[in-house]
Amino acid sequence: MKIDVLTLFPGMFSGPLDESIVKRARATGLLDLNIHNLRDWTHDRHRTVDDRPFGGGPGMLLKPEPIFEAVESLRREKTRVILLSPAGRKFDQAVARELAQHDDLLLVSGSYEGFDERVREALADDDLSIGDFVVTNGALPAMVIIDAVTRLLPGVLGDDASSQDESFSHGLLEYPQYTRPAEFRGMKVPEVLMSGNHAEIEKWRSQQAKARTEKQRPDLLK
Ligand code: 4GS
Repeated sequence: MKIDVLTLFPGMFSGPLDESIVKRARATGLLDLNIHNLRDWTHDRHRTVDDRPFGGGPGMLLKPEPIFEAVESLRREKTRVILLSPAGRKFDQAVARELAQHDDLLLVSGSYEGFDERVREALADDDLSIGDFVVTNGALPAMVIIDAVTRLLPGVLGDDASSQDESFSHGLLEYPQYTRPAEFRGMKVPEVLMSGNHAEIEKWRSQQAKARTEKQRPDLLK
């Protein structure tokens, strides 16, 4: 998969994507990731990317010209162009699976108060939000999406099963897990897990997953 990112803060992307599983996916060529500075598509001396909103109001907007030029120069025939903003549809594991099916993504990070609406109308195939909160710019949301999508690409995780048997794969939260020691600071591992009775263990895990989901995320059960 090829992922291009358009951002005002390319420096933010060094670090998180140079470690661990994403690092290996890049090294083995399963992920071809390229970070681009939106200011490279400005033409004025100050490399201006923002302007005031018509009609007034606080803050600045990303002006359309640099984004149009950048997207038009970076996108190819099959590229999916995705804006990141709190106004987008909510990113979740199902959306991650959907994005992992594409060969070519272009993530456009939001900054300031957001995009000129014509960017959304004319350029975007999709508009995604990583959640109902506000971060200072779209770099972290872009990295969250890159990370979640990369680990779903075939061949990226050593054990393909490990991306299946996890929270959200069954629509429930994960059941509680324990490792050694069997007793730690007076806290004991539930007997059933050490019983060797696999049917009973399955039953316990399923009950626990359901109870935890009811308590923490009742919305998932609706
Ligand atoms: C998100 C979010 C976000 C909104 C960017 C205010 C700077 C900021 N982007 N999911 N301007 N949540 N963007 O908070 O994607």
